[in-house]
Amino acid sequence: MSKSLDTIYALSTPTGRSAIAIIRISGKNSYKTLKKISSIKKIYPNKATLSLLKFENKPIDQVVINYFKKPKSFTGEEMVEINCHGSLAVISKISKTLDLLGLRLAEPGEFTKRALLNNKLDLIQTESLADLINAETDKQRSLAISNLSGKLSLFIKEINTELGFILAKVEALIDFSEEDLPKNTNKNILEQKKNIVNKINKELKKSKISKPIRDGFLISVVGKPNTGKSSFVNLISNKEISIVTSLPGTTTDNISSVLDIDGYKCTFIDTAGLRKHKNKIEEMGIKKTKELMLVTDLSLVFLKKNEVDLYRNIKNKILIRSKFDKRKNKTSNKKIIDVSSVTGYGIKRVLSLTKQKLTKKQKNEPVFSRERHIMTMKKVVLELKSIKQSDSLDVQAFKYREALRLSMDINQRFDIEDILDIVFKDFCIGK
Ligand SMILES: Nc1nc2c(ncn2[C@@H]2O[C@H](COP(=O)(O)OP(=O)(O)OP(=O)(O)O)[C@@H](O)[C@H]2O)c(=O)[nH]1
Ligand SMILES: [Mg+2]
Repeated sequence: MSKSLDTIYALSTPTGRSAIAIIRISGKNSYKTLKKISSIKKIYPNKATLSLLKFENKPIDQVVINYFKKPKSFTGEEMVEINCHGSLAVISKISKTLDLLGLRLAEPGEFTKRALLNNKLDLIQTESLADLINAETDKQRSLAISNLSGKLSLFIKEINTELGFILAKVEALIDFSEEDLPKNTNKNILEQKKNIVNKINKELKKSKISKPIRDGFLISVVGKPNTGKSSFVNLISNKEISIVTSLPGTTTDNISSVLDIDGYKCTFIDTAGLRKHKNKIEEMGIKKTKELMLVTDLSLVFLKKNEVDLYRNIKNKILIRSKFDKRKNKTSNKKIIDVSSVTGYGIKRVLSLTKQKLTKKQKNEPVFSRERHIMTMKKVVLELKSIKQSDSLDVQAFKYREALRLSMDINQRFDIEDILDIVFKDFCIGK
């Protein structure tokens, strides 16, 4: 029997003791199974009902059940949700009973996969759902929910419709002579194509911002040894993540700490101090620091004194001088922020400047956030850009068709097993 015909169940809430747990059931035997174990004879859809669950005349738990009739359910199949008491014993007893009644434990993401296959969600919404479940910060949540509500799907639909129109016009030009068609049809086509390219490019530009929202920003904490990098990272993390000593060269490996700054996920990476290395381990650490600075979105540069020039090649940076509690005067250079990891002086300013530097261009809500969307749309743009007025109409039609095929790929519901595997690895069981 095909796996997708099985009736499946899973605990949809985290394992462990809790007041309430939810067990979800989906598939054609959902309702039948519920009837076998519920004390209620007539169960109405979309109505929360208090019921005693029992098996072989022995009570299991008092629960609230929700029955969703096909196709009006999350998966599009017959579905049941059991809100039971959240003890390990209750969950385990209900699970065993469902096993005995022929149900199968769902695989990770299987409920959502069924929703996708039953056209309840499109592929983009499925990805957004994974992002929503995994969202750690408010910005990530907001980006995911806007795409779950169909913002990106709508954008792609518009592009596909416009490409479809152009393709139809090119094919009309092939079939009819230009005199039979409205004036300037060919010229108009190229103009419309240009508009589409601009529209996509505008969104691709914005995606430079949205991708970090989804994946978070990377911030390297660099500078000479003993300048207070690790003490700073420990202070903002509120725990001892890095070892701090008065010996220069204490940190030899990159150590990261994740912070939520006003809804933005920021990963700070404490690094080995930059200096002429004293041993092999330190040499490797310094090499790692230099490599890291190439990929981070921002560097917090800790200064010993005024060695600003050393770091002039770093593009996005904040200059910091720590140990302010031990100094009498403020640093004269206005660009350098004085901080102290002992008193906390200046720390708030560094964090708010960090957010400002990372998010300064962020005015419009972005649409693309995943590498898959960005790569696909880049390919569409390349294909469209390769179309020249001098190309024969047949060649033009071929290229428009190819661009349309690529763009449709983003939200394809069929032939997508490869993509599904990638998407569903982000899911947990019970979703
Ligand atoms: N008074 C004072 N001492 C500090 C402050 N920050 C760091 N220190 C001290 O300075 C020394 C070095 O601090 P770390 O945080 O380990 O410096 P680091 O830049 O990580 O050093 P390396 O890992 O060796 O590159 C330690 O003895 C800390 O206690 C500060 O704000 N005020
Ligand atoms: Mg250190």
